[in-house]
This record gives sequence, structure tokens and C-alpha cells, in this order.
Amino acid sequence: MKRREDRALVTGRGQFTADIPLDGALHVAFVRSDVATGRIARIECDTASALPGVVAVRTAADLPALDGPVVNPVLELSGTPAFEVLARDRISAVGQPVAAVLATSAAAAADAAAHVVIEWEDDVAPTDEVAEPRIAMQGGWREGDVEAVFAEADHVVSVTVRHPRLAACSLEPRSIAVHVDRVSGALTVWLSSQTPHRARADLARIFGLDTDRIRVTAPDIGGAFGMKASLYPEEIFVVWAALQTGRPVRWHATRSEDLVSASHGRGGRLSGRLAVAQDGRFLALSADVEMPLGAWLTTSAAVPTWNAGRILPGPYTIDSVDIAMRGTLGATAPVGIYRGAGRPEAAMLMERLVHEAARVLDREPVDLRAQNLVPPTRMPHQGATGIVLDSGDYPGLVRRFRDFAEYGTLCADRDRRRRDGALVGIGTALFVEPCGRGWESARIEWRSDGSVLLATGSSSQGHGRETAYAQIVADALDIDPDRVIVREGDTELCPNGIGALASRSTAIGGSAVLEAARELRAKRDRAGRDNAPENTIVAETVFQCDHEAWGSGLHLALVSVDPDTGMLSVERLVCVDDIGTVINPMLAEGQLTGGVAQGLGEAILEQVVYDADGQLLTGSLMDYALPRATDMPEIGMASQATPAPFNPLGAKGIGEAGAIGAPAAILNAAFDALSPIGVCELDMPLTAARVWQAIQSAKQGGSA
Ligand code: SMO
Repeated sequence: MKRREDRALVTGRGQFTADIPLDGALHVAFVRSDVATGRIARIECDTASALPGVVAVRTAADLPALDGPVVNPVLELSGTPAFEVLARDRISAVGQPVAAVLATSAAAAADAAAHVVIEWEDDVAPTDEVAEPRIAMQGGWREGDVEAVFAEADHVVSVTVRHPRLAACSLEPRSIAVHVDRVSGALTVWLSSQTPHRARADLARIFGLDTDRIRVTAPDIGGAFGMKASLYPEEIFVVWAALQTGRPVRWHATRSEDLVSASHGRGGRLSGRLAVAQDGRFLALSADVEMPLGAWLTTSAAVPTWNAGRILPGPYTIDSVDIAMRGTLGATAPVGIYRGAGRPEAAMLMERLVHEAARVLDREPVDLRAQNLVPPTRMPHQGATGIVLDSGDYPGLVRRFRDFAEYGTLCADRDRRRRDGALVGIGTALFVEPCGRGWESARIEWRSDGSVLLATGSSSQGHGRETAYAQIVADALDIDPDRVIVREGDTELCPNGIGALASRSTAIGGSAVLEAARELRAKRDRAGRDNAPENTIVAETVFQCDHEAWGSGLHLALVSVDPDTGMLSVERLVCVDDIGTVINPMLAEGQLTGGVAQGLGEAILEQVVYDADGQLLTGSLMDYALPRATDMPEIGMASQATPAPFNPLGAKGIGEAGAIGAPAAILNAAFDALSPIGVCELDMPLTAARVWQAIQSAKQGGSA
């Protein structure tokens, strides 16, 4: 079934937050800090205030103290920085909002913002903050006598991986429009969000309002990727301004505003050691996970660090682990969840260690993995960090991969090209992916005209939920999907819910939809078809799942390197994934493709760069390199399904799989291509300049 959302979207009839008509709305433009640290000496607003169309210029002095997001404490939090809507005294990062102009048009607001002058006093140099990172969260796991195992192991391999800091770059930047009802004072907030109910709860808390006085609507969303799961200072300001003026207020971020102040992803430094027996058994793992957090903490700020640590042992039986994690603050934009949220970091470190172990033991890497996998007979399996792998057939996945990828032939081709002098490599990555737990809601009505109305607490961030949920309902009720109307992303029309994140919207959200549909069917059968046209039948469920569903995948990259320029080409990618029950293969393929594109971006192109003064050097898409269609190779895709046992759909997640598997496969392939000429250190993104430099260092025998 094709995406029913697309007809409107591709004919320009989608309705994004910026498309919402609001008569007489004021537009906001933010004046942002152009230094990373320092004290605000004076803000000169008079010139800006006098410009045509300007209604007000606001600074922190005009604002009450307003709270920010509440950080999900999956790790022990310490030294949580203050949250500020507009900087009051001290600056914490380049791009931090310092003042805001309210004007009758977006252009007038932007013009006036350019006339606000901020005078600074330097007191702390940003480099000092970089030199002494402040720890804001930490945690870890110790299982077994790790040091003794390392001391006695035949081999110990070690690896350090530095992840580039990434920008989510959703097609639609952050966007908010707010309307205050003049009579009731009730607030309507259109917000480009993947978590509308959470946004409502946060706004109610921050402004001391009842939740039923606030309606948050997430209309069409042009991507989110984790970046739109937490409220931002800018958004809180817009709501405050609407409440304060009683007028509609709106703000639609520019691309550059998103690059400088939306939450970034990745950026971690992970190092690990793996103890391996001569016969190939993995004996112990020790790892150190250090993640940047930026200047303030989003709702899920701790999640990437926590995920990276707990998922690290992956699909392998490793009984002894010593894993330490830290999140550190810095004078930059915040770093939060971004497609994968720690899963890519875990897979990368583990799979680099596996490839390194294979090199040292002179073993074939896929073969070495197969020896150490948790067997299906031991599912569910509790790992050393407390994670419970619910299901999966990892050896089966390996067999399917070997067969589908024609792995033996690919390797033979590589060896032949290598003998002819080419720099060519194959890398593989086997990973597991936890896909949400907790609850989600759904309400279904059988209406007198024979249509079925589904309202889901889950939501879409542009990833086709309307289509998938209509299919689930149609299957359960044995009706045509066209008869199913889907409402999502609206706190007034939908039951309380969580939203679209953590690869949960099918496994958890879809299961809630299925349970509600089954209940509806049972009610209808009890009522009998004769009564149905007159009496609307309703079913409402909250589905609760205490176990995560764990997807898995084995991805392969084939790369070649031009020895003269360092240009790395990803020639082929193969993805074999186990996502349990698949609702819509086309949607799954789309999700995987998008994830692979973002994973390839991390591996070879993308990087947010700050200089030593904390200045952002990648403030536009001229400098921040997103993958284009021509950068994407052919992707071979195959699947194997082991249904998830703890949700009624049997579904696992696919939204993040490509972003997890692709970078590790590509980095492993790059090492495979370049280690024969002595390259043993390479950092992402694998730009031509970096690869060329690594080749030159190796030639001079100076590679670290
Ligand atoms: S990184 Mo996600 O949207 O949980």
C-alpha cells in the first residue's frame, strides 16, 4: 500500500506549522549571541524598537523566570546547568538567544534584530571551558572480574572512535505558532514536534496552566530525527509572548538558526578494549564513553550516553564488562538524541573492536562474530548491562546475509582488485536496536456511516504513520483501509500519548492501535451488526509494554579509495535486517534508506565544527555537508523476521537501523581498504583530505 499522506504533500497541499493562517500574528526574530562565553554588559534596543513594524523588543529583564524541559534521569545527574529563555547575564554558547523582536512581519522582525546591539565583557575564555569539561551526568556497569580476565587473555585489542558532531537537518526547521483565545484565554499551539503531549505537559508546568487549557497540534512534520522531542528556549519565548500580548505569535527557524541552536547529535569519544581467547571467544569488554552535552540539557539529554553504554555488548555473549559513561557540558549548542541516540555509538565501538580482533587473530570478521552470538535458544537473554534481548536469530541473520550479499563472491572480488593494486575494502557491522518500551494509547470509533475513526497518542514526524495505522486497523477489522480515518498529533483530538521517537511508533504505538481495533471488533460482534449503524461503538486502550523489542541487522559496505586524492567511494551497501513483523514493506524500505543516508553522512561527509573560540564554522549548508542523491550507492536490502514476543504486533523498529549499521560498516570498510598500506588511525567523516592525510602519514611510516 502506498503512503496516503503523499498526494497532499507532493501537490503542495500539506499543512506545516508555517502554513497555519493566523490573522494579525506577530513574528519573532531572535538576537543571538555572537560570542561563546562572557557577560552581557549592555543591550541597546532603542534603534530597533523605533523601526517600522516593530511592536516590542524583549530581553531577559522583561521575562519572569521560566523553567525549561525536565531531564529524563536515566543517568545520575549532577551539576545541571540553569535553563534560560533569553540570556540574563552570562552567555553560554554562540547562538544563544539574548533578545527577541516582535514585529508585524517576519522581515520587519529580522531587520530590527540586526539593529539590537549587545556589548560584552570577556571574563571566561571558551578555551578554558573546553580544557575543563564539567561533568553533568555519569554511570556505568561492572560485571565479573574484568581485570583478571584481561590479564589472562590471549589477546587484547583496543580501539578509540571519535564521532563527528552532527546536525539533524530536518527538511522543515523548528516552527511554532501560538493563538490565545480572547474570551477563554485558552492556548492553541501549533508546533513542529514529535512529542505533542509532552510539549503540552511541559508548557502547562512552565506557565502554571491546566493542561486542558492548552491544545498542542503537530500538523504535517518535515522530519524531526530526535531534534524535535524537547522544548527550546525560542519556543517557550513565543508562548510567553502570546500570553503576554494576547496576540497570535509565530516563529519559524531558518536553516542557520537550526544549525547554531537546535540540538546536535553524536560528538562522543568512545574507547574500548576487548579480551579475546586464541580460539576466538570474546571474554571481556571494558569501555569508556564520553559524550558532549552542550550548554543546556534537553529532555532526553542523558539518553545517548546511557544507550551507548548499556547497548555496547550488542548481540554477543560477553559476561565480564566494565563500562563507564560521562556526559560533559560545554560552550556549544545542546547535544541530544538524534536518529539512533547512542545506538550508533555502541555499534560502532563494538564492531570496530570485532574487526580489530579479526585482524589480530587472522580470522574472517563475520565468521568471528558468528562464534560469539547469543543463540536463539537463549532468548530472552539478559546481558551484562541489564538489557534484555527479547528475541532474534542472530546466527540465522548471518546465514541470510552470507547468502543474500553473496559475501564470499564480494570478498573474492575485493581480493582480486587488491592484487591489482586497488585500495578496496569490505566492512561489516552486526548490531542490535532496542525499540521503545512503556505505553501508548489509541481510541477507535465505529461510526454510523460505516467509517472507522482512529485517534492515536502516537504521532508522525513525516514517516507515514497514517498509512501504517490505517493498515493495522483495516486488517484487524477486515475492512478497506480507505474507510479508516486517522487522527494523530493533536492533544485535543487524540488520547494522551508519547509520540514518535525511539523507534517506538510501530512496536508500541501500532500495538495500541491493534489492541483498540481488536476490542472494537469484539464490541461490534457483541452488539451485532444490526445495531451498529445507529450506535457508535468506541474502544480505547492504553498499551503498556515493559520489555523492549530488539531489532537486529547485519550491514555491509564496499568502499574504494583513490590513492592520489584520498577520495573514498562507497560502492555498495547491503542491509539485512530483522525488524519482526513488517506492516508496510515500502515504508520500512523508506525508513531504512533514509537512515542509511544519514549514516553515510556521518561516515563520510557531515560534521559540525566549532573553533577554539567556540565559533560555529558550519553555520549553513555551504559548510555543513549533507549527502546528496549522487553520494548514495545502490543498497541491497533483505530481511528476516523473528516476531517480537512482548507486543501483539510482533513489530520491532526500523527507523534508526540505517543510521546504526551504515557508519560502522563504512568505517570498517575504510580500515579494511587502508590497513594493508599501514593506515591504523582514521576519524569520521572520511573526507578526501583526511583520508589523503592518513595515506601520507602511513607512507612516511608515521601513522599513529
Ligand atoms: S533519536 Mo529519536 O527521534 O528517539
